[in-house]
Amino acid sequence: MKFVDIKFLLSVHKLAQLPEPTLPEIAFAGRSNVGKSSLINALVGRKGLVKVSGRPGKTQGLNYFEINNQLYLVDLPGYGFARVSKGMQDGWQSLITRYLESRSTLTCVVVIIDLRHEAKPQDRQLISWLQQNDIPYLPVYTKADKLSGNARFKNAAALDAGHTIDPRERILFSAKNGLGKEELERALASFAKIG
Ligand SMILES: Nc1nc2c(ncn2[C@@H]2O[C@H](COP(=O)(O)OP(=O)(O)OP(=O)(O)O)[C@@H](O)[C@H]2O)c(=O)[nH]1
Ligand SMILES: [Mg+2]
Repeated sequence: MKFVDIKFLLSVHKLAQLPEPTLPEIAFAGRSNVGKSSLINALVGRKGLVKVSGRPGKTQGLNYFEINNQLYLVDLPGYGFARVSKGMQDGWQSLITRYLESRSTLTCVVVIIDLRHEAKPQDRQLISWLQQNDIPYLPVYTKADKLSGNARFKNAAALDAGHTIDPRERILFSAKNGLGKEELERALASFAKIG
């Protein structure tokens, strides 16, 4: 499935604002500045759709996008950003946790990890938590364009080992050159059970 017909729906700051759970949805999680919003833009082929920034903490609230009247994509605020106040971090954390635990139509959480970095405890925590809660997830290693072939391979293997991820179940991605885009489209359509 091509993610072509896309529109911004709303930004959710409390659970009561969530849209009716009528469509399957996929959420995008990861550390601040890892490239969640860029990945969504690349996926839908619309550079400016989701706001992207070199400064971490750009995305606030749960941003809903509707695709082909078939699916919701949900861009989540990043975690692990020290400059956002503790109270605000806790607030987001609690909103995101309650959302992930309770959303009946959530079919997959895409866990986005920077391919250049070593396995980080916060990503490990998120993955363990998703496993414990039986929430399906898909690891995506992004910013692959920033590494050469050999380093790409080595870093991906180190992340697989650090997070106990089966290499057949994760995707190498680049928002910059489109690497992994078709694989991601196929995987997401399959999670959401749409053609
Ligand atoms: N080279 C390269 N840069 C990328 C890629 N993905 C994201 N970036 C850059 O990384 C920075 C952060 O990207 P965002 O998409 O805003 O990251 P985010 O995870 O949404 O950040 P928050 O909303 O702050 O949590 C921007 O400067 C992007 O241009 C990629 O695949 N390759
Ligand atoms: Mg963002």
